[in-house]
Amino acid sequence: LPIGALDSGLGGLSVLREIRKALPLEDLLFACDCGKAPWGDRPGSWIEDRVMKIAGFLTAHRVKAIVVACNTATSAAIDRLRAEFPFPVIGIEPAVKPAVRMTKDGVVGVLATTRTITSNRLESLIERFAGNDRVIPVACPGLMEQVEAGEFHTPKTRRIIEKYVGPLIDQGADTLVLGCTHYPFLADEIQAVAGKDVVIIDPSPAVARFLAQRLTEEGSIRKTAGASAISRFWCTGNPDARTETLQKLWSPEVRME
Ligand code: DGN
Repeated sequence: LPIGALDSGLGGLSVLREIRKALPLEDLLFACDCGKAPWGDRPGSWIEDRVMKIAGFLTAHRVKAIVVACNTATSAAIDRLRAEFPFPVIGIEPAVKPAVRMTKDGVVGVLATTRTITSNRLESLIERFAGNDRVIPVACPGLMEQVEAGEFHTPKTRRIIEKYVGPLIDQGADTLVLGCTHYPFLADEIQAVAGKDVVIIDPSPAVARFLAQRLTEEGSIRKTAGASAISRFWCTGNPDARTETLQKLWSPEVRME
């Protein structure tokens, strides 16, 4: 059976590409909610309902695991998903723990959506792992939209990044956590604004490794290649409008359904 992954928009592809690298034989299904994105400033109960609908769509295609490739959705809905489905449900959270391990100057910035920044989950991660270090959360409305629009290196994108990252650097941050799955596609712009010595942490390779470990434990990892591993992509809203960005982020051969 395939692995299903979901996000509000195309950002989850940053997680999916790590899954593709770690598990090259697996079939991958990706479903996102471009018609209703962004989710980051919506109420938690609204996000939970959308996530359950999209997860239901993926399970109707029969999947052996679901990856919630969205920090916002993980904080809003992971408990309900795990209660509802019998297979592994893997989420993604801001990598506060590894960042605190990496920082030399004791100042860490977390970039994420408003929903993730104000979530109890982030608060408890900071409480558990920050110790004597300073962890500064910054909500970045407007940033995921630049990825959705395929604007990775435009002046507008640079200005938005400067607005959020500049003050963190001024406060002495030497480590930045990408707490939204859209942001890895902006990592080089973020690095350019932050400066080359700042460490940028993307948790998606760790998510892919954890998924591989869970599938191994379940005995459901695919060991032999079929004809060739497939990847399929669905979105709400107008799929044709999303195909161009999908092709930039994944491969020119795929299209949005
Ligand atoms: N990519 C999502 C995340 O990781 O939080 C959220 C994007 C959004 O809907 N704002």
